[in-house]
Amino acid sequence: MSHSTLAPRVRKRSRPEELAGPGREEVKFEDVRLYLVERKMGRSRRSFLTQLARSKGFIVEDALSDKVTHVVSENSQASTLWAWLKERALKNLPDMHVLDITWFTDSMRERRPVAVESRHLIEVCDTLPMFPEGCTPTAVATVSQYACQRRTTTENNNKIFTDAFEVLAENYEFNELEGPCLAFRRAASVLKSLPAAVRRLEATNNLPCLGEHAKTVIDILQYGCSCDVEKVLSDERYQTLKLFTSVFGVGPKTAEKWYRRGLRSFSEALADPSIQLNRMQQCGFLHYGDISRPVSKAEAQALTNIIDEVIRTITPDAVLALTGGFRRGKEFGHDVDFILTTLELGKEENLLQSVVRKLKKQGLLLFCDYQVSNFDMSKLPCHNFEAMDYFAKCFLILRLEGSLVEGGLHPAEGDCRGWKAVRVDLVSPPMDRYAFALLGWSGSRQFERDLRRFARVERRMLLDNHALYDKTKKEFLAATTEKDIFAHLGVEYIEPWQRNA
Ligand code: DCT
Ligand code: MG
Repeated sequence: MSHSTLAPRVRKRSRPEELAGPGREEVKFEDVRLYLVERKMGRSRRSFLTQLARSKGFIVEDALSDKVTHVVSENSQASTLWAWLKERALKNLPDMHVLDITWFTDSMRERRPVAVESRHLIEVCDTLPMFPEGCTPTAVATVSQYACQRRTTTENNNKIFTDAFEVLAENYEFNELEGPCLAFRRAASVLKSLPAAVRRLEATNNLPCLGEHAKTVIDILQYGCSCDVEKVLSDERYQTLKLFTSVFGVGPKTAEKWYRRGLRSFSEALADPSIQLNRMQQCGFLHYGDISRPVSKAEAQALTNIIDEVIRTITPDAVLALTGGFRRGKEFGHDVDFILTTLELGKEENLLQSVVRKLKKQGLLLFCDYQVSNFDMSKLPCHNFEAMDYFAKCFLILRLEGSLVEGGLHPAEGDCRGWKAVRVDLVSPPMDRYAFALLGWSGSRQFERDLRRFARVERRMLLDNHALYDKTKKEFLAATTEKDIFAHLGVEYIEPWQRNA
């Protein structure tokens, strides 16, 4: 029995035909009538499982009567359950299958009522298997609670869990509950680093950050989805905030404001006379079709070539580095991030503006939000770690010609225009800050968060995109490469492609 066949996966958005309200599903198995025992299972879980079964064509009775053919119970003591059933004065009890949840789980997975086997039956002896048979726990070595001490490639063996955790984290983020949000992100990050898929809850026993999320893990192991996640995905507020924040320039605060005004769709937001879109949001809507789709590695490479050519015409000592997700080896990203500077200290000051001017001249600039540098070494160390750094930067939307992209634009279909709008971020630190900026902008966000937390908690040091400060020695520690920074922190060097925490 393999978990790779588990379905359905976590859905990004609620699909009305699945998990719909009662009475709308097509019945596929006329001869089987289920009754789920609420005792021990709990009301909300029972209702979740009921909807799940109905969405797969099973009949689930709300009341226990002689019509029922299969009684399913979870975690009940056999003797207590049987006593309760006998009290119901059912004529057909001797013909009913009284089953533990594994029969239900197997049936959901197979999308049909599976044959009743003796292992499914609830008899007087009551040791209920928690998980389907045939699954061995993943061997787990000691895993650090810090993402910066784990090696996490782009291969995620536990996407089914991490997608679910991400939905829950995001929902907490929308509700400004930072603690639980971070807890889910940490748990997801731990699972991303594992060399194999988790197949039994026991496999998570020795993992940090996962204990409190066992319920979600159990649900997903058994049903391929989690009751809590389904609830969030079908929540109107979540759906609306998710939609609005998908627009470039619309953050959670603006999304919330629009939601409170009763707006639920783009057309409503665009038609509302009281809403004044800023320039960024206008461009966000204008290019929504393009920039809401992922950017491919080949597109990122084409943009690297364009920007490299531009800076060569400005100064021969320019330095260009691709950072962000593409430096970590990702195939797709939501934008392309670059660091741009000059070998000669101070010469980088006008670099970004020159680059932007040239891009504009070439007709490639669709949007530019330029932020001047307010970097000042005397203001460091900075204690606000989640804040943006002080370097000069710009948030751009560029026009990318399909002919410049090896293999063409992504997605290929619907690409009759021959070009695509792409989000690009450029940041320009002075050369003596290069290693810190590169490390910070390479991400992932979770990797950076934990690197900073590790520095603070374990080393009494403050790390950000500008510098590393040793609080014990009361001095800044110099670094010209990322390896220098890892060495100062006493953390084994982690390659960029292993930082996908
Ligand atoms: N970053 C930062 N400070 C911020 C925001 C981001 O130092 N306030 C860093 C962390 C990751 C890096 O910049 C790039 O950010 P994103 O583009 O958002 O992340 P990504 O990993 O490149 O993801 P994607 O592939 O979706 O672009
Ligand atoms: Mg990026």
